[in-house]
Amino acid sequence: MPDLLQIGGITDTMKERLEAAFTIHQLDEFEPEKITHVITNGHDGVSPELMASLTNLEVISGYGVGYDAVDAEEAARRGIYVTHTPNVLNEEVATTAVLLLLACYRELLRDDAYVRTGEWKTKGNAPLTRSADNQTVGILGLGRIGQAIADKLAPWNAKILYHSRNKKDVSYTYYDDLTEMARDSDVLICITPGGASTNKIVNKDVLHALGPNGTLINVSRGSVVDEAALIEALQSGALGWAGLDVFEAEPAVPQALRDLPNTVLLPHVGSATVETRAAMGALTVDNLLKHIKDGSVMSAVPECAHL
Ligand code: NAP
Ligand code: 8YV
Repeated sequence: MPDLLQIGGITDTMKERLEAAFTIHQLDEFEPEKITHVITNGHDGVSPELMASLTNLEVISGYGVGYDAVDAEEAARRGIYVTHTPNVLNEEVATTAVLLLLACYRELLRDDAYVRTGEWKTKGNAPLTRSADNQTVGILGLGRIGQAIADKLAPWNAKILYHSRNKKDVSYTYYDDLTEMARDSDVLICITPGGASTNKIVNKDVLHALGPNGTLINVSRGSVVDEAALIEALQSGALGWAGLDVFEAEPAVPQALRDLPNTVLLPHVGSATVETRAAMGALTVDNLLKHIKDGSVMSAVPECAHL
């Protein structure tokens, strides 16, 4: 059986299917030259040093759609397939973005605490919140998940703006300048890939343009937002609210962010439901099994699509 290196956790179903076809190795016990296949995830990826040491590597199968933790160009140069799990998680991650948006607008955490602490009884009715209806929502990265977010916001009668490198064939308003889009938005939702081209593109100027009544939602990667500038903007009131699923140095989240009352924080659970992780897990394993069967894969990342 071919030798598979496992990086990060997998479900029991994934393990069962993989054990029937591969000898599975963990990071603390493997011979680099024996490994032909790797299973990893969006967070751990494969370090450049590890990839260089795996001289007979043929496939890196990622349990997630984002692959910024793998050097896909270098893999393609070496003829190694990198695969990921597009589409099967679109709806779940979009739901997470909408969940964060609604929690910020309707002060879900504050009002939940208002009931639990007994303040409702001692102080009377909770302060009013803001309506999430009829808002102008700027989507940074109108790809597979960005479009699912736009679709899910339709019942709230959202006006959709978007920024990406290329204008799409859609009816929403395109902005080639992110700061200008933030200025015209009530909410900015980040859902681009991570990596060098998006590193800290949501900077101080963008956050200040979004403004004191503005809400930032980040379900992309922590690297997309300048976290120090975000903390400063939320503390000073230059930015109103932030709903965050991802952070710069996960799982470490700055104490300053955790102390702020105008944030809703999630531990990178955008796709983390039983149903969606089952679909992602199935595709992650299918990519590996297809490769040992006929040398091809199901869902290569664009850099490796020509292999
Ligand atoms: P996708 O279909 O490839 O969409 C990505 C979008 O970002 C495209 O519209 C792309 O458009 C745009 N984009 C890429 N580089 C950009 C740049 N430098 N500046 C502005 N826009 C840029 O990807 P997807 O499937 O929607 O997934 C998007 C990302 O979501 C993943 O890569 C991952 O990082 C994140 N994600 C997070 C979670 C979570 O648990 N929180 C779960 C799944 C995915 P152009 O190329 O035309 O610019
Ligand atoms: C996963 C993600 O949590 O798909 C992605 O890009 O960020 C998430 O769905 C991540 O891949 C870890 O498995």
